[in-house]
Amino acid sequence: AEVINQGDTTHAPTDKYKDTVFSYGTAGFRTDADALDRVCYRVGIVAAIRASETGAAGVMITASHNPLKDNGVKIIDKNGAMVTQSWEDPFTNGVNSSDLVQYISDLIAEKGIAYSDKARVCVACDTRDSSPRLIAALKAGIEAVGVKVKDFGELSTPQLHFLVWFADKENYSPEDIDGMNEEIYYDYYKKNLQEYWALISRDEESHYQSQLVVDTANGIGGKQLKKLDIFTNSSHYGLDVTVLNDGSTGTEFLNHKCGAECIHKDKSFPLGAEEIKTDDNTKWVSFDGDADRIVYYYGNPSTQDLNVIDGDKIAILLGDYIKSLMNNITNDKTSLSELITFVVVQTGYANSAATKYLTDKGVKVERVPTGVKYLHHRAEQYDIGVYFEANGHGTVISKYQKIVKILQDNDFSLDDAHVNKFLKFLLLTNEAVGDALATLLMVEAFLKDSGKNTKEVNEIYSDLPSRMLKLAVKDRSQFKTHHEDETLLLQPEGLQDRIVEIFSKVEGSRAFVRPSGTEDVVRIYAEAPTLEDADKIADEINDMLA
Ligand code: 16G
Ligand code: ZN
Repeated sequence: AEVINQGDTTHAPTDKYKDTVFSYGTAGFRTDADALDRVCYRVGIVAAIRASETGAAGVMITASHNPLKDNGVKIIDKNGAMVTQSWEDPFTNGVNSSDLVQYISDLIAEKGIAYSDKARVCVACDTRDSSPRLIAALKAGIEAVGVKVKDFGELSTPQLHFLVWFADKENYSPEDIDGMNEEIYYDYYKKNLQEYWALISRDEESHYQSQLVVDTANGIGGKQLKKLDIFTNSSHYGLDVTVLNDGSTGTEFLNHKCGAECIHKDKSFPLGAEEIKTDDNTKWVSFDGDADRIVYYYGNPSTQDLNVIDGDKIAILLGDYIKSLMNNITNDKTSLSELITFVVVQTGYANSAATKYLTDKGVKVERVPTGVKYLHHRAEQYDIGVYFEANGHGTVISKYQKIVKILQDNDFSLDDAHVNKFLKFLLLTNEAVGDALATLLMVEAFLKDSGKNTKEVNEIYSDLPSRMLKLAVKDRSQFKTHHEDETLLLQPEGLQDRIVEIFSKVEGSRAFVRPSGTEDVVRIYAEAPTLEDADKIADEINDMLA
């Protein structure tokens, strides 16, 4: 415990936030950037301990789609995924403890961890003005206990997850990690996309649309997409890419009337859309501020006629595509689909039409609570897992080495064209976490190969109309849901019955209430055969709770 640099007052709590208790939300700590110096310093200390236990960890400074004045901290484990749930408490306690030195010495004693100069904590931040200051606080915390920092500078959240994942996969030594840079990410996806693109059939009849507008919410995504340099500088993919809201005018407009959250919630085109010369054949995409979220859409910016291809539908398109690639792999003994477990993971917010589409096709669907960590962990239980939230967080993960072994054990040649194509597609995903850039590559590969346009893929099913409301409450912790997918309210007692009573009046509808994991509100979700009914149900539940 003595190693903590108690002389350093730079990052001591300011009076204003001295008594604030910070809670670990769905994806880490997030609040006013001004309040986060102490949080970052202390997260640094605990991350250094976690890294000493496992060899490496990551910490990302970002507040995703939230306003510029906010910031936040996301913590990454050695395997590149979000920190394991059993370590959320140590981070929360470390951040809030009134006797940090005692808490830390108890923690390392309890876990039997010794600080290791071989451990590395990889850090990065988004483009917010407050990020460099918070990175400094974070680093001071990590270094205070003698653990080394690998600072990647500005990255998207999924890029940092990827780099930590990559170092783990390649068994990198601490010195290897010291020598890493973000080029590894670009090289990986450039190579994999190039190889995949070469396998795609070029159909004369293709409806593939070449114009793609990418709205990057004035966040980190624009810069990074340009560095990936695949679509922006090369005509050989047949794509004509315009990056909109790329952040080059500064961070002032970060997530302001643009980005995935705004498109998904408000169903309106991003700021600046009308100034771009487009037509009905234009594909549109929006990332969020830290580029871990993506939605596709099409329509007309001047009339605001907008059709969203949301996370539910992206999951289905990618899931269907992977299944079709797998179905091509058969020999006289068996077919690959029989040998591999496959799942699509959704949350309670997945539109019922999406779930029905999948179950009608015999695809296994699982539902989990809201938050990437829950989806990811469920998907990990299968050989191939496709997981997306309706709002566009998600990815495809696979047990690549296991699948290769299954192929070999069942006499499939890895040189077979179908096998090769299937395996190469799996290399376009980000295995660590949802990644707008990687998902863009997957969806474009699918669209190019299938020769379909956005309208055609959107029309595979129609969403049931839905409405989401939020209601401010004094204490959201009084609302407790069944953990399975949070669609059943257990407390306060009696409310669930009244919710059922309300939506049962409309056949084919459903509704649920859950406490937000990120704001002091409860969210009301209603789905019905008509928007009018969905609105009515949501309003009635709102009135009942208010
Ligand atoms: C966080 C989650 C997101 C989830 C949202 C729900 C991650 C990376 N982010 O932003 O997946 O949809 O919280 O917020 O897990 P809520 O609990 O306020 O509804
Ligand atoms: Zn985000």
